[in-house]
Amino acid sequence: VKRRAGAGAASRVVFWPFGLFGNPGGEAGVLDLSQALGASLAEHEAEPASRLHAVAARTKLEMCEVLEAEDVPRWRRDLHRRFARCLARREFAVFVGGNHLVALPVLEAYAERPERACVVSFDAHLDAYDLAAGRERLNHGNFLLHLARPPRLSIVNVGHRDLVLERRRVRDFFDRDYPVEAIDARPLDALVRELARYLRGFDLVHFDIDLDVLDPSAMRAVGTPMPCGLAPRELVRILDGLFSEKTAGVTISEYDGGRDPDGAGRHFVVFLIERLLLRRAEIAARA
Ligand SMILES: [Mn+2]
Repeated sequence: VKRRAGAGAASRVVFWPFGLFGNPGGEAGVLDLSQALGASLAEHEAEPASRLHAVAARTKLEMCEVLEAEDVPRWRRDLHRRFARCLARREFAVFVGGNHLVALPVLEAYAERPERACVVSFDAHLDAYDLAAGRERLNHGNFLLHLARPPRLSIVNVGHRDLVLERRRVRDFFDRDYPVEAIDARPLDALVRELARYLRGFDLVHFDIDLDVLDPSAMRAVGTPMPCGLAPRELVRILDGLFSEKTAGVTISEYDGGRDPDGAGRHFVVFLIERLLLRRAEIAARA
């Protein structure tokens, strides 16, 4: 199955302000991000000379309702349905969640597609923690244990510094993983080429960005910061190198506005989303 974006295909950014079961600050963080992105896109839409002028006009922003813990089965179905609809319409989907749980229903939507899909997961952590303290209950650090993953759905981690998941268990959840030491071991372009080669075997590609993949010096505003992360420019270079007409969607999670006193983290996330929307529009226009 070949996926081609139609010329000027529209994009949708869905905000899911949920921070329970990990990163309670994520709820307010998503509201901050939605306001900041909405204001920025409105400025670009009002400015015909902006590269983002047409993109802003063709991007829909959507806010999910704030949910309580008991609504979890409902949000899982709701997000799944929203994302599956974007995939079916070939609408470029950016889902912004309070915590990394936003990725679970999105991965479930890929799991039921007939295409071969690869999720490139940028995350400091390998979210398949089977810890004695948190085994039963779904949370933002163990959701991969709750995913029924068919063989045609691949997950690759980039940028982890994980100290928890035992090495012998990593391949149960990830087809490949590139911890920061593997990224540092050679020029970044070589890694991007290797990943791009791997992605040729898939019809759909998804970028799952847990913002804690970044170094805390660049992104303090996350629920579970980890030292020695990627620089923002490294993340942007990898995304640029892997972005193609197969890129179907993006998830972004764990922004905590309460830990972002000067707004630098929010500024980066808005920049990142706008850059992804622009890249998608440019690729769609060439197709
Ligand atoms: Mn993480």
